[in-house]
Amino acid sequence: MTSRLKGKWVLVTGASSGFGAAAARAFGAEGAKVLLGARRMDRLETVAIEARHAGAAEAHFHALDVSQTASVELFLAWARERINGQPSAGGGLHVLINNAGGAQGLDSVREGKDEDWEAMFQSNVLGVLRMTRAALPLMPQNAGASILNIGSLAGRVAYEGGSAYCAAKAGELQITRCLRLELNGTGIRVSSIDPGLARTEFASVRFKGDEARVDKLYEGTHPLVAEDIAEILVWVASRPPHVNIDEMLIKPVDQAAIHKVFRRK
Ligand code: NDP
Ligand code: 8X3
Repeated sequence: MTSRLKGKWVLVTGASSGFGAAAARAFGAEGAKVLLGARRMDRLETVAIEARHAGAAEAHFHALDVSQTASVELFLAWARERINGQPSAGGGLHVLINNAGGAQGLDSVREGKDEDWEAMFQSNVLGVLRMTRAALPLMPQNAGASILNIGSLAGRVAYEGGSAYCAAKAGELQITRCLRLELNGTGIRVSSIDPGLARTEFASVRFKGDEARVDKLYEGTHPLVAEDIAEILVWVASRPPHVNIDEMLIKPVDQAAIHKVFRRK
C-alpha cells in the first residue's frame, strides 16, 4: 500500500541527532519531503543525506535555534519557499515535529542555575510555541495534517533534580492540549509523544559531557533507542485523517516507573 506520507512535507526540529535524526530517516523511508532544522549544520547535512538514502523525495536543511524568535521566523520563511506556495488540500506542511529540546543539569532547586533553567524553558516550552505559531499558516486544513510535540515521562511525573525539566515538559503537554482545543474544527491534529528513558545524546547534554555519568544512567538496562520513537511518529502521522492520537507514553519494558528501572548485574 502507498504510504499516506509519500510526497508530503514534514518539518523536524532538532533533526541533528537522536529522535529528530531518526524521524528524518523514518519519514524519508515513507517517501516524504523533509525539512530539517537544528544548530549543528554539519550534523544536519549528514542526516539529510541519510534521509535521501532512506527514500526521501526531498531532504533540505537550514540553521534553526528555537530559542530565538528571529531564527524561527527565518527558518519558516526558508521552509515556505521550499514548500512553494499557499497551503491547499494535499499540499502545504503536512507534519510539524516539535522535537528540539532537552535537559540541562540535574540540580536540586537549591543548587539550580539560571542559565540551565532558562535554556530548558527556551527550547522545550517557548520553542514549541514559536515554531507552532510560525508554521501554522503553512498547514492545510482538513487534510490530515499533524503537529507532533515531543514531551516526556518527565512531564507526567516528578523526580529529584528534575524541577525545571519536569515543569518544561509538563508545559509542553499543556500547550499540546490547548492547541487541540484552539484548532478544533480545522482538521489539524495535535499529539504529545512522551518517551521515558531513551539512549540518545540527551544524557550527554544533560550531564555536560560527563560520559561516566551517562554510562551509569544506562548501566545494565535496555533503554529505548531513537528509532523506537521515530517509528511511532510515522505511525501517528499515518492514521486516517479523522483519527487523533492525543497523548502517548512510551517507556522501555525495564522502566516500570521513573524510579523503578530494572538493571541486569
Ligand atoms: P538529543 O540531544 O540527541 O537531540 C536533541 C536535539 O535538539 C538535537 O538535534 C539538538 O540539535 C536539538 N536542539 C536542542 N536545543 C535546540 C535549539 N535551541 N534549537 C534547535 N535545536 C535544538 O536528544 P533526544 O533526541 O533524546 O531529544 C529530543 C527530544 O526528546 C527533546 O525534546 C528531549 O527533551 C525529548 N526526550 C528525550 C528523552 C530521552 O531520554 N532521550 C526522553 C523523553 C523526551 P543542536 O544541538 O544541533 O541544535
Ligand atoms: C527524558 C526522560 O526520565 O530522563 O525526557 O526525564 S527523563
